[in-house]
Formats: sequence, C-alpha cells, structure tokens
Amino acid sequence: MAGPSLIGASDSAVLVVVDLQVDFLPGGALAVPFGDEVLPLANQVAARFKNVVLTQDWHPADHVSFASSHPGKAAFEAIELAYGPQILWPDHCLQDSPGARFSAHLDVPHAQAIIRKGHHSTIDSYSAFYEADRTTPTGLAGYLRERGIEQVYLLGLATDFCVAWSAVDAARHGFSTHVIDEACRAIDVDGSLAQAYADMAGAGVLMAPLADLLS
Ligand code: VGL
Ligand code: ZN
Repeated sequence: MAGPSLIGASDSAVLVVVDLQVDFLPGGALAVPFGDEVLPLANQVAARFKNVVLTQDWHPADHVSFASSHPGKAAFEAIELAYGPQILWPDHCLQDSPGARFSAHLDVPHAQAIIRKGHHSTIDSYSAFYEADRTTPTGLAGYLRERGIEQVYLLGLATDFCVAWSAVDAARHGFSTHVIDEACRAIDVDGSLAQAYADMAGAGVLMAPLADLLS
C-alpha cells in the first residue's frame, strides 16, 4: 500500500486543480483573497502527480450567474432559480477572455485534461462533475472511471464553491476524495465556508495535509 507521500505516483490517483484562472486571482473580476498563494503550492503538488486534470470556469456573456443578467440585482446577492438558490457574481471567466485564462504562473505542463464548466447560459456549475441543477453531468466522472481512477485529490479556488462542490460530487461518485485545504483559498460569502466544510464532512471528504503530498 503506497504511503501518502507516494499517492501522486499512483496510476489510480488524480489531482484536480480547480479554476486557477486570472479572474479568480488578485486583480481579477472575482478575485479570491490570497488566491495567488495557491499557485506555487499547486505547481509543487502537481509535479508529484502522474495524473492531473485542470478545471476552467467558462461562461457565456449572458450567463445566469452574472448579476448583470438580472436588472436591479447586485453582485453577491442571492436569487432563487428553478434549480435552487444562486449567488449572483460579477461577470467573470467569459469564454476565451483574458480573465478566463489559466494564471501565467500555473506550471502544470503534464495536465492531461481540461474540464470546462458553466458553459450553459441557464445553469451555473461550481462542481467539476455536475452543473448546479445537480443532474447535468460534465463528463468528468466517466473520464476518471475509464482511466481507472479511484482516488481524487483537489486543490484550488474557491474552497467554498468550486472546490467543495467538486469534492462532494467526487465522494458521491464513490471516489476516495481528499481536499488539500492548505492549497485552497475561500470567497466566504454569508457563511459559505463553514457550510462547505460541513457539506464536505457529511459527504465523507477527507482533508489531506499538504505536507503529506509533498514529502
Ligand atoms: C467559482 C463563483 C463563481 C469558483 C466560480 O471557482 O469557486 N465561484 N464561479
Ligand atoms: Zn463562475
């Protein structure tokens, strides 16, 4: 049985690097506080993983999650949509825009796949597995299964949205799921971080110490 330090070398483990895009970094349209601190950690952890997948938030201009799509509403307000509550965001990660690009400091040349999410105008998608209606799949689960993946490790932005929702869905799909919390940073709007930790614990997601991955 491989110890934690060897997990990244395993054929059955994958590192999912979540949304390390310009718009989520300081100076970006939806900057996550201290988000840039994640970049060197992501590079170091990814270098130890044989299998790496990147996720990329990738919205059309009229996306339902944008406050600008709802006249009279402001960013960070919540509204009710057919699939449930939706926090409204500043316009971010517009398809093919500079803000949607991966950070120039992200250095993961061996990443094998990029999962783009949030590309349907009418559904947001925090999770790398399912859009926010919880039923429209992105295809990531099938991709990982076909590749014989059993353990999913996650890091990136933001802890309380795309990382947590992806981790909960990975666990629900039966993957042994671990979040490298020290290599994540949160938005934390209206108690979202506490909720995310509770949801992850409830789904059986484990927290993996960064040191275990780097040793
Ligand atoms: C995210 C809010 C909106 C994220 C994406 O990557 O956590 N958060 N879109
Ligand atoms: Zn988004």
